[in-house]
Amino acid sequence: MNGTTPAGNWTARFSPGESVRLRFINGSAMSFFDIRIPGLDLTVVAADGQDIEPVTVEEFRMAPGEVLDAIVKPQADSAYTIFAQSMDRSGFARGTLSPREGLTAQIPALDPRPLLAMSDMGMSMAGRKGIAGMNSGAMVNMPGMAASSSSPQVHSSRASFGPGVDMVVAKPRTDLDDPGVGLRQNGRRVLTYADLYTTGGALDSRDAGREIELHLTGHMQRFMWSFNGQKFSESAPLQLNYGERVRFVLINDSMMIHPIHLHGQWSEVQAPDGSFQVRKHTVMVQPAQRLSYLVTATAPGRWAYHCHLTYHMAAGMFREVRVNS
Ligand SMILES: [Cu+2]
Repeated sequence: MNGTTPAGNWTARFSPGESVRLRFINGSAMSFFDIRIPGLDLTVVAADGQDIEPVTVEEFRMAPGEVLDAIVKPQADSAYTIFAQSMDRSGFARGTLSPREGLTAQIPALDPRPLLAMSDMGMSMAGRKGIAGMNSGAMVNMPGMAASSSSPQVHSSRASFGPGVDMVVAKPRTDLDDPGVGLRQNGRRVLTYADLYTTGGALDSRDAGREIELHLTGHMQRFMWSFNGQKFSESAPLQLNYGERVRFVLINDSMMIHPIHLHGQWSEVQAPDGSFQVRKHTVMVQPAQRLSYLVTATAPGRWAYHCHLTYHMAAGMFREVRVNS
């Protein structure tokens, strides 16, 4: 945390009763962090630097590249632990809010390591009851799995994306209110994208003039990552015309979360019903999820468009976006 190890215990001071605004920036290369401050509510007031309608939670997940501002009001004359466990539960970052020098609070135990299963791609409907994320019945098409050849819902065959793609989702889910693997039903109020609503709504009231669909594709064993089965070195730039409004539709055909970052202009995420939800620069797309956002091409030039997981970006989950003036 701020360059300090958990043992070093980065500490910030507060006076009991005051409001403290904390800006969380996930500056890591590959780690999703699940963040909470036991004993304090977190009132989230901004996402990626853009004000949102305040929402109070106990915990939130952040992908690399994401930014969240939260207000806390520590009342007691005691210390609080800022606890940020990595999504794979292999470790944690930690700091302390303290009214005085030298105080520390208890450090929570790591939660159990969540295991990704085919159920996270919708392969098994059993055991998914009550989990909002998969009630829409996402289906996956994967070689060697019985459901693949019998599924009537395939809209895009694996073969069309080539040998660098090991699975595609046949019927993606569109919900935004799933806290994600390892955070579901953990007894805490966990933030989801459905909770984020940017103050004032969209920057541009127009609907999109056209749509660009991109599958987030990969091959887990070969560690190949791409858009539409095409890595950066094989791809042509995506061309936007200055001033136009475009809908980007992202469909995650992999079992990993990909935080997708378009540089230069905002990504205005749509709710499942198509209405405006939240304005961000980096947007997490969960396994088997279909998510869309509107972009107004406001900045002429050449822009990076990529997964914010460094190894995925380096492997080819990257495109150039060109805004032509
Ligand atoms: Cu990725």
